Amino acid sequence: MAASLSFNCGTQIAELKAKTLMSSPNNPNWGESGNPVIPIYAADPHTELFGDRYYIYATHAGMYSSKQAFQEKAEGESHGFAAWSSSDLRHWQSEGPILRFSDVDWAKDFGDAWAPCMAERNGRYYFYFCANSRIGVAVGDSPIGPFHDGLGEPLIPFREDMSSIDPMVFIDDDGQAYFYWGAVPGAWLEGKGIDICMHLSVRVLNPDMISFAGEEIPTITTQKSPDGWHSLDHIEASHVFKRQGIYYLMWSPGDFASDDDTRAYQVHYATSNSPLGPWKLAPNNPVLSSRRDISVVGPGHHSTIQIPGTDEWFCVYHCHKGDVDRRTFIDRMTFAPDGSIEKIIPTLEGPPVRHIPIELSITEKGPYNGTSISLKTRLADEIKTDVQSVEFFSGPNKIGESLAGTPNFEWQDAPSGFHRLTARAILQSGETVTSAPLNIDVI
Ligand code: FUB
Repeated sequence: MAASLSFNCGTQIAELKAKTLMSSPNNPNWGESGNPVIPIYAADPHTELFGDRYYIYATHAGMYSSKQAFQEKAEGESHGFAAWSSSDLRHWQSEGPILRFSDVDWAKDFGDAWAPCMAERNGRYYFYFCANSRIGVAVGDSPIGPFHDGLGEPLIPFREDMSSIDPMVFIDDDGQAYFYWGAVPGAWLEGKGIDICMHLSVRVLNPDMISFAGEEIPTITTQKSPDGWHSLDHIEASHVFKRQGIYYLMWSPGDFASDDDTRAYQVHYATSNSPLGPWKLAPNNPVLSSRRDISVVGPGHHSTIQIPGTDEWFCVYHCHKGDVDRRTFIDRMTFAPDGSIEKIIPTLEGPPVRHIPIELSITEKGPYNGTSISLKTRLADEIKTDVQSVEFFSGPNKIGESLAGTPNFEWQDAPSGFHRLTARAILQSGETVTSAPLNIDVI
């Protein structure tokens, strides 16, 4: 029989407090370097690479030293989000708070600052965040803000038939942006006769990234099982990416707070030839699950990162030691020749050092008129004297080239439409290094 989930928040919090006290986050099994990569409470990590730095945005990340501190500080304090950044994927520094609910009119009195995600377009940064089962979007000019509320109201309002949490934005190669969200409804649905147990939805975003085109498309739903909430149908934390023409939808089934492996968080995935599905469940789920010998329990709510110009991928996820004091881990994600995701193995070593030695930027904000767009690159000292030339691309198409001494490029008469721009430096040895992409619209 399926285990049922408890949504009695008061009891759950009391239990969590007791467990947190019993199990210290300084467990000797978790070392000073490697995993976890952030030394304090950071759940639901969303990772992005912007320029030559990696960023992590997470549930309460950087705001509280531990789950226990968060629970004790919560009352009367403004909730919000901090960011962390890294130049090498392995060593992370706090960027401090980037958004506080006290600065968001409609969220002033809210808690549950959960599971954010970030997207970049036309030099602006769009920060999607949860606040009490609503999703807002804040806009900033840099990956660490300052951010201001983009709409003056939630992008996704509170609703009774699903939990409006866990936003995920995926921008396809043609510039179409998709917004995924949703999870199992909370305790407020108990006894109200609403049968939908899990509900993941998707909507198409306009290029402004703060409004929708078209109606909601529910992509996956499951029904409440006769014996209550079926833990393995409890699906949330969606994450979408594309590799070699295949779309991957990943998510976390189970109970994020459980340390019982029959119902604890895991990561599953499905594939499709469209970002709107239909999705084919992978035969090798779960691809990420607990690893008890190193005290990794309930790994999930992850994101992925690809090192530009390579097929090297990493999974950024949270896990705990049975105490729900969730911490952020980064481990390798590899693919079999048929495109299936191989088992992701949690480690304490964590990720290797991966610098991004070339940064592409455009000073002006878009959308651009296309007459002339100034693309600039910055080369790291380690490759500067070694670079022969720098090539510039829109998607797979080369749009220009420059010599190493002047690694910039003036793009004249850029065609209208969406462009995913990258720069690639060619070294004396023939090796190449590729920048993080920039998403731009030319009108
Ligand atoms: O951290 C708060 C919630 O826990 C997230 O929104 C869920 O996905 C789960 O990880």
